[in-house]
Amino acid sequence: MKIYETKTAPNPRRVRMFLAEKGVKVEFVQVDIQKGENLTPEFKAKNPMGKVPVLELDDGTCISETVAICRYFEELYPKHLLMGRTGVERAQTEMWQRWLEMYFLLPTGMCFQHTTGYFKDRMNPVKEWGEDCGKAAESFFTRLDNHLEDKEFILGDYFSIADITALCTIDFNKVNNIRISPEQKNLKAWYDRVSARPSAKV
Ligand SMILES: N[C@@H](CCC(=O)N[C@@H](CS)C(=O)NCC(=O)O)C(=O)O
Repeated sequence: MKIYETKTAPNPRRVRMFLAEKGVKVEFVQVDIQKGENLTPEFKAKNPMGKVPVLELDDGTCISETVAICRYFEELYPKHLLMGRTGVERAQTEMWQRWLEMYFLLPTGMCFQHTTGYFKDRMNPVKEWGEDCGKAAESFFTRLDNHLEDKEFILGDYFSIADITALCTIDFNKVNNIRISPEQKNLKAWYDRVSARPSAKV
């Protein structure tokens, strides 16, 4: 099996970190998304949405969407569960994943794309919309800081894929010049804790 990905992009990093947590090694194939290698007919045959990451199994089956790829590996390697150990944890992990994707990662990506014009060959950047998205992403830093008071991880004492999504999103916000502010002490402590995990080096 192999994973088509882009080293600098946040969603592929979520998968790399998930795999590193599980101790699973997979072959990676780099796709240059800025050059549009993800928009070719060959790539779209693997993922019609033209996005990375894509997992390709040895029989040619392709799985796109970060969480779907992680789900596959969660089923394959259930020893070290990252998507919840109980029904409640699984539901809460999913709730946080959706919040993080919709209200944090998405505006983060939109801020980057609309303020920099990184993909101006394939979309029409609207600077004001990008700036609004930046404000939404920034407010999620505060939300996380409030939530993390007295908590080791997003789901309390359980490290999950939600921590991976939050860390990758915070790190990617460097491109938007949005960083953890000195008064966000809970978030900073959590960030230092999660960044220190070997899996965060990927
Ligand atoms: N919902 C998808 C999002 C995938 C996505 O947006 N990938 C970005 C990189 S992080 C991409 O391929 N962008 C290329 C483009 O939009 O042309 C997932 O979770 O995997």
